[in-house]
Amino acid sequence: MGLWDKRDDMLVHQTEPYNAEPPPGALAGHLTPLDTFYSRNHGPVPRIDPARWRLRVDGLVERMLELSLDELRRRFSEHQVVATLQCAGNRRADLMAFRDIPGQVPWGPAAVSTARWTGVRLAEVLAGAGLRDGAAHIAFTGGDLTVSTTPAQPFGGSVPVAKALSGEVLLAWGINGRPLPAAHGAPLRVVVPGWIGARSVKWLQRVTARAEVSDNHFHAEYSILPPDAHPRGTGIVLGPLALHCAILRPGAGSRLPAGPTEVSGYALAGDDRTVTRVDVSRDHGRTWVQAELDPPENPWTWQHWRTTLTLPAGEAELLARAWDSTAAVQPESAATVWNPRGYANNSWARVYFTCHP
Ligand SMILES: Nc1nc2c(c(=O)[nH]1)N[C@H]1C(S)=C(S)[C@@H](COP(=O)(O)O)O[C@H]1N2
Ligand SMILES: [Mo]
Repeated sequence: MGLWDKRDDMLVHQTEPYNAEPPPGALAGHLTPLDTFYSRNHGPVPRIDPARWRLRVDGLVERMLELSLDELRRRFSEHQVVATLQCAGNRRADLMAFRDIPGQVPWGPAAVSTARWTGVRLAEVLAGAGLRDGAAHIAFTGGDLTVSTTPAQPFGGSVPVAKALSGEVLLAWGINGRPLPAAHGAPLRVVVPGWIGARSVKWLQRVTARAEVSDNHFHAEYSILPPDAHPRGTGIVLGPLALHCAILRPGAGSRLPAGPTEVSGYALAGDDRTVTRVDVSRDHGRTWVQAELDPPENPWTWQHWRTTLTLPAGEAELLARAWDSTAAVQPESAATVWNPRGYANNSWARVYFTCHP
């Protein structure tokens, strides 16, 4: 068994650190098999001896905790949550097609996957430690050393106490009924459903209650700047995911027969919202067909959608747009959401392919 154990047709953007997404068509299922789950790393996978590993809970708490995996399992009750994890850089390639974003991974629409996570509620662990007055943010520190920072530092980030205390936020050791593999953060990772993937810190070592947001480099790195700002500036720090959707089939650049064609994809609203409607257009947005949409499992899990269109022979462009439970709709173009670090592209989905007679 290799370290990554991914399917052969993964699109590997980098090998060190390993950054890879599956072919979009492989994301059609509700839960994503482990060999298909995207993988986003800022450094090498750390070697952790599970027998010696301890989770430290510190900062603005009444009692500092140091817990082995066994102690975590014994002291707190086990919970399962189905949740989609999505990288803030998902669909960056479409932003780069509009204007280049040097030095960033050109993710397609598949830096997103869904699993059933098993672990304990962060809220219960924090209750065990007792939050002190003034604790406003919960910071997470991983056990890896990232390659893009000098000196190298562990990956980390924080969420506000209100999110940390909500029941869906887990410290997870299991994924899809199996032990969490090293590549995805074993022995323990955070899962922050509905928020950008970067807050779901892998190889968790430390949970710290703070008055301020995390001072880890990667907390502020994941932020949005206006298009004309310097790429290294301070932006609006990302938290909840933005409403978006993607077309999984037909695949971009594919060739298929003209005639009735099933068009399908996923949509994700983020935070506590759900997707309420998805429309598809084959005439550049002049007219739209409403797709059939799966009901939400919970607000943090993607919803798949599908419709059948009769397509003529020739070059085809398909568009899709999603609406959420607040009646918000996705913005039209990558040009209007372009930002210097290339995060949160939530413009309409767009694929080009060819239909032959
Ligand atoms: N310790 C650590 N945690 C991390 C990262 C990392 O590089 N190191 N990457 C983050 C980012 S940006 C994303 S999108 C998700 C990816 O999780 P996955 O590799 O399990 O898909 O993990 C997050 N947690
Ligand atoms: Mo990410």
